[in-house]
Amino acid sequence: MLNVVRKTTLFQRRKVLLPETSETISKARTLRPCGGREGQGGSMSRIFANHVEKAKQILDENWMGSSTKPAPALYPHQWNWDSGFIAIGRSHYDTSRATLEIETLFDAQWRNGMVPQIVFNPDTLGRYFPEPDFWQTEQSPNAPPGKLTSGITMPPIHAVAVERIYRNARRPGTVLSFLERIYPKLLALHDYLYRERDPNQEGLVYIRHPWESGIDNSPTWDVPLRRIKVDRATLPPYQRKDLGHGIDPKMRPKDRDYDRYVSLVDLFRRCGYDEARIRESCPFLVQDPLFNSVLCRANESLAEIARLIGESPDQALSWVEKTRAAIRRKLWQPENDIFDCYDLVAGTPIEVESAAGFLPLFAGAASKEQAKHLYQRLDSASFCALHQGNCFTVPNYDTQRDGFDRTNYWRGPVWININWMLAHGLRRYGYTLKADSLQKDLLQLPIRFGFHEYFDSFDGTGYGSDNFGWTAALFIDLVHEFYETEKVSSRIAAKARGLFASDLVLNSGDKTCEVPSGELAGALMRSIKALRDAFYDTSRGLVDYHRLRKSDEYQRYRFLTSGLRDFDLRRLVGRRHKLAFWVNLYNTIVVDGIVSLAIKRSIRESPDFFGRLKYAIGGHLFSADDIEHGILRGNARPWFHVLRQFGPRDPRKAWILQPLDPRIHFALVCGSRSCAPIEYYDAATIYDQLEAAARSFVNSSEAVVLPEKGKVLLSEIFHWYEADFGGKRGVLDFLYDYLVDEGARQFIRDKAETLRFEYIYYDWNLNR
Ligand code: 9WN
Repeated sequence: MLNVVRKTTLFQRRKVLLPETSETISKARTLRPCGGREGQGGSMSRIFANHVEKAKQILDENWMGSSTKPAPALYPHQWNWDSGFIAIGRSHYDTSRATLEIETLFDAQWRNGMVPQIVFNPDTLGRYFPEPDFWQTEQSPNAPPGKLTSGITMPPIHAVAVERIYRNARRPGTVLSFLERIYPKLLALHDYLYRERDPNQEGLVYIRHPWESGIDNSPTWDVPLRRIKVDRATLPPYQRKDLGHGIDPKMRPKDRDYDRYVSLVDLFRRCGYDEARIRESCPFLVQDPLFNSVLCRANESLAEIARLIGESPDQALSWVEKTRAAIRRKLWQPENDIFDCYDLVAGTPIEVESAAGFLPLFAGAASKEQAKHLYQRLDSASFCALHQGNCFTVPNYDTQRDGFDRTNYWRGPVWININWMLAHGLRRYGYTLKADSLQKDLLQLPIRFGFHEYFDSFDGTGYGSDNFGWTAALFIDLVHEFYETEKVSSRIAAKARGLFASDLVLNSGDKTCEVPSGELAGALMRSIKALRDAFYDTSRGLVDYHRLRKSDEYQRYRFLTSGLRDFDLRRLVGRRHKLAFWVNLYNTIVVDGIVSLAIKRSIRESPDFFGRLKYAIGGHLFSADDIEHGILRGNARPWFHVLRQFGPRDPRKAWILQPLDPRIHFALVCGSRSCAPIEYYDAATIYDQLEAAARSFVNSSEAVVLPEKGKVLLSEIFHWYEADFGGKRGVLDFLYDYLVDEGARQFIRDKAETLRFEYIYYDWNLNR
């Protein structure tokens, strides 16, 4: 991939890109465009619908008859928590496979209640290590007869999945018998964990192998693993099988990690899988915030399932309380603003922070105060802050630490399942903006880079296995959730419609500006520049609306706009001055409108925002649309209309600017995150500024060239205004002229005839 996101100031911005529609995804298959013109719902729903279909296809291809393997070749058996996440995805469209997935896993439940990390598929043995011959679980009286399993467990997400299956079923009543069958098994699993893995009855269970955490080679485990002195002479011989699938070994755990993984397994089998014996001699016993948060959250679901089938939720609820209190008390690290693991062997916390340390949010286990601190740590350069650019939320390890490795497995890349849980956790505590941004990253990663196992935290490249099960499944779930959120915002919009139904002339009123007409344009431009200097973050394209609203600079600007009512537009002389005047005025009417309408999250809260907001100028009304399509686009047809902006006899046609300069599209700011970054344009330098704006946009993540896929992903701006660039061919020429990456340019030159464009979702969230 040639042109993704670069670490230079010129290309600083990464935008979050999402579709616009208020339809649910099931309806989205009918591809109904959304009504509002602030988004082209039709084509965007199609992108979602296509990818949901692709995700389902992946799950079908990984289906083994009664459960789903996590990945086509790398993981050819059933995995414990993978099945939970996969069932969550399937619950939206295939209740029967979702239930079968969970039932198959629990059919291999051990007699003591443990649900194994892997249930081996007898038909695909020989392709993974370690397999039953190495685990030798038959030594344990607890191992399930007739089933081939490993001898450890994983984070128990299953009750959450089961509750989802019920909630998402078309006819939940029909799922009740499944709930009745699975409930005692879930209860037995949780009971096993509290009984066998919490020897001191603290409410915190331990894991005894990094594979039990699900985040195998997280830097957190380096500390306890160092304790294991591997003696090659006594280590049972073994051969790794995970490196033979075309995956770069540098993206997988090292041999020295495997030696330790293997020596732990060897210890377990030597102990006959007897928990008391293992506990006595195991060098790796860790109370992990990830595992315990998942368990705690699963207890909430278990209580819910109990209620649904008429059982008492008390046991599950008391576990919730106990584990929450223990996480809060024992795992919180106030100096680091995060939850840490506790090493039971050393009797100390492990102060190595990964994304797992935020997961108590998922379980509601963090106190409000802890959540505030967690949020500060999470929303920082360490884990990719909101609007930071050049990163995807949330990398699994602190990007500022030495051991951070953007390509290696659990030592840096972004994982969909962890972030899925984090997004839920953030929402639970009211950090909606951050939750939205996580959700958007999680949606765009598979769409842009494929359904990979994990993703580069800076440029999004997909690593590990392709066609990965939980990436596909949770994508389906996230799409559904996204459409649910959209339904809520459209309800807000509908409310707003009632409040603001008519035109809003922002510079009407009694105030009259005393600046002489000849000086007004200059004064207005200076005041716009003052707004820019004080309240715009031009590198990230953000506006501090909150401070701006109350400022003297904004009052001054408002005051000057009153002078526009009598302003004689003939006073604008020269193309540069006219361009600067209209571009700056457009950008500032948008800001003024957002402030005046008290827009909170998106200009879409106010229907027909760009058409209704107007300034009276020289006896005429000019909306933002009039300025953009009428004046600056040379009275072109807006993409959402059949007619040109100004009709044949419209007197405002006297002010249209021709010829149209397509670079204005990278200077006009629509108050949203996917539009160009806001700037002040100076008449003296405007051509250079437009040039820089175009270059920056084309080399940002709004234009991604993917030679290996034979396609180019482009901002919707190139779609809506294709004609302004001279059609598809013109867009290609434009890209060729502005791209700086030689490989990308060459690809465009060589493949111009066959190249396909795909359009990136437009994010209408406010640029605040
Ligand atoms: C060992 C299946 C599993 C995931 C884990 C992930 C990876 C296995 C491995 O794959 O672990 O369990 O061989 O590396 O770390 O979370 O469940 O997808």
